[in-house]
Amino acid sequence: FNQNSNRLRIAMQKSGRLSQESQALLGSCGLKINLREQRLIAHVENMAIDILRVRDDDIPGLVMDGVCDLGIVGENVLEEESLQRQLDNEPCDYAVLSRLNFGGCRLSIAVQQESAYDGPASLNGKTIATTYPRLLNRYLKQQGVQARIVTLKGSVEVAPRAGLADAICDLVSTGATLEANGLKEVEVIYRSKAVLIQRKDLADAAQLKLINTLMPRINAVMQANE
Ligand code: PRT
Ligand code: ZN
Repeated sequence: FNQNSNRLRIAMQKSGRLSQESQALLGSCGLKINLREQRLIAHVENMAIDILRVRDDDIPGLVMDGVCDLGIVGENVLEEESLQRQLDNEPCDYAVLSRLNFGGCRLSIAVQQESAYDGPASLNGKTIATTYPRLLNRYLKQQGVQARIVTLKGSVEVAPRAGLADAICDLVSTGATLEANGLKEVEVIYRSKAVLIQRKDLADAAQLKLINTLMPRINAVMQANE
């Protein structure tokens, strides 16, 4: 992996909810990708592009730090990282090239089915478990709610039953996970889709030209799928 090569570097999720559709999108744009299962980097055979396959959580930082030129990631992960970096005074610039038509979900607050809920003020003094503390904190501030945030990287939906929290703030798509855990959705605090982002200071003429070639193809694929 040569830092100085002028091949365009695109970061995408290695395995998870976004990986298949990210791969399919790039494939539809004409990229011939030779993905060998365990490889971090895949070279595109017919264009000056390398694909980096990483955890979705790493994608915003790779782009904001200029290590990758483009990235495909959920807005939920992007916005959370962005808020955290602003707080830490770390680089957090990027440009959104396209909002994609997959990876749709919402970040919602849920409480136990039997608990009384009467608007955000009901959360005052409560403990809320989430993987998205910065997005949740922003929402609570906007609502003037004082609650304690517990950050969990996984198994958020079991926190209330385990006695770790009164409520959760987690991603929802069908609602089946909430239901299976005896929870009800009470507030949607953020709506997310996958986005294609670019690092802000990209200046290489060949790379910019390549992006200009790719964008109409990406937009055409998005429109065809509508
Ligand atoms: O390993 P890596 O860190 O890369 O992956 P990950 O496990 O962190 O993420 P992954 O693959 O689960 O999700 C990647 C992205 O997909 C998320 O950041 C969202 O942008 C998007 N996405 C879309 C979702 C969902 N829908 C979704 N339903 N991410 C997670 N979920 C989970 C949710 O957390 C809950 O556990 O699915 C469950 C709820 O689903 P329903 O259908 O039961 O409501
Ligand atoms: Zn992740």
